[in-house]
Amino acid sequence: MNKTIIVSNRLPLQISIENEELEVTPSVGGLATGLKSVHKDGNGIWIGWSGITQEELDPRLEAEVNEAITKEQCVSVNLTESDLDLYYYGFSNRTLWPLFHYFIEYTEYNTESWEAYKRVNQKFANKVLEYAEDGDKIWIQDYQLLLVPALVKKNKPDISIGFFNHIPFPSYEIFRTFPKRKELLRGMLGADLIGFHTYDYERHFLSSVKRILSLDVNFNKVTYENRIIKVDSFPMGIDYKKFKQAALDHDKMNEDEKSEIQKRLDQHLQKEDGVKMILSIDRMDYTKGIPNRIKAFEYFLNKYPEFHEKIRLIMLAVPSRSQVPQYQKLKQETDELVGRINGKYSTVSWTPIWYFYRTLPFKNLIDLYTSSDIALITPVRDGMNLVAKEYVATRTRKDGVLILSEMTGASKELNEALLINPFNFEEIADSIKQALEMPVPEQKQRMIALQKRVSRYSVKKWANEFMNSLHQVDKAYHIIQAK
Ligand code: ADQ
Repeated sequence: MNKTIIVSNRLPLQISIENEELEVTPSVGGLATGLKSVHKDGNGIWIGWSGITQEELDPRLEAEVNEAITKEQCVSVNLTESDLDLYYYGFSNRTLWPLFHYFIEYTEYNTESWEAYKRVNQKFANKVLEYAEDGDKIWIQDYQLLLVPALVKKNKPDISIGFFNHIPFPSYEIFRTFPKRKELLRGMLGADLIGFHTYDYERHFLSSVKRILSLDVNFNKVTYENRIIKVDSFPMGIDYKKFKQAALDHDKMNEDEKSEIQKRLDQHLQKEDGVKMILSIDRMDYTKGIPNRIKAFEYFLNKYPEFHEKIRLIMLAVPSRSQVPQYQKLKQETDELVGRINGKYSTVSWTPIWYFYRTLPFKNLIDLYTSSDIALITPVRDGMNLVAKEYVATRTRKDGVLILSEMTGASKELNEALLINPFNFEEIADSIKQALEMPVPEQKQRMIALQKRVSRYSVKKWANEFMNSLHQVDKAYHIIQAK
């Protein structure tokens, strides 16, 4: 029976070792949910890194890890600490991540991490080749594995390969600056179907293919090494039902079931002159426009003093890649900005910004989404941004306003949000005012339209549409071969 092999940097499992004991929990993240049907159908497998380096494993633990992940239909690619350092923290996060998000000045390039990236991509490809049989379909995920499609195709030309890029693809003018631009494009072109979140990323990719490799591009098809490769956009969604249901359950909670955060939020929301809550949630990443957001909020407080003591920005930043210097710098900048603004504007009864630097459990995320009047999402670049869609899904009463950066992939679908340029503080400040004063019927009108769209294009639909398209591409290939 033919199978689908999903390949991603990390397996959809959380594995921890405490006192030499192993604990394995399946991941509940969006990608894992979306791909579940594809993965668990028949004898599908998922290939990726377990999250534990070779150095952390003795033979007994390694056998236990392998046994545990096999039960979940997963296969592990072994990575050493040096692999992780150079391939993941190095080339993926210090080179490709900033390059693809238009931060050329952060893009470091060195031969050692490039060599490691090639070596580790080969490790992933070898694992795929070990398991792939004729008729199987391979779906490779994201920028850590750009070379894997070509490495697999070289050895198994008849297997159909899909690749999906979760981050933006930059414009040609940015991409052309990169020393290994040709190698990266050739790596991706090993796939038969290449997917992006938006039509713009698709266009940028095709333009680079045409101008850097001088290949024939006809509409969204590339001819390369006697193959036709299809490039298309598949905007990723969320597990809408899960977020909606969690919000409905949240509405029915009694006092005893409420979290500490919720009780604290309630105290403020129930005040006579109810403080309005503005929420932002993101990984602590320089692409998410966190300093811009805080500065725009300061601009708002300056321009509209009548809102002092009547609003609060709740900012949740999840620790991320803290080994990379730019992330440490961003954390420091954020701490200072929040401190300065709170120092300047706080009164005995009011702190304008509540700032959490931590990961919160799902239940608390729902507390925040459901208790906030406004979501303020201001990335300077973001492939999609699922937080915006999650906020929409949890608005059971259909009120609330989404303020969203036009630099996110999500903004292409979520037109009823208040769209802002994250570099224009005045526009953000005015949008906050507009959101605070927006009549409830208008909020509802916008939110209903947003919910309709976000619920229709769920993460499962995203996965199925990609797989259907890969199937079509595969069928077309076999028809051409037969001719
Ligand atoms: P990210 O950059 O991580 O994803 P995003 O799409 O917003 O960004 O997803 C973040 C996810 O983390 C959300 O599902 C959110 O609920 C969760 N999360 C946020 N804060 C949390 C917290 N404190 N505790 C627990 N969970 C939290 C990358 C790309 C995006 C693209 C996605 C999917 O950068 O552009 O949308 O992949 O393709």
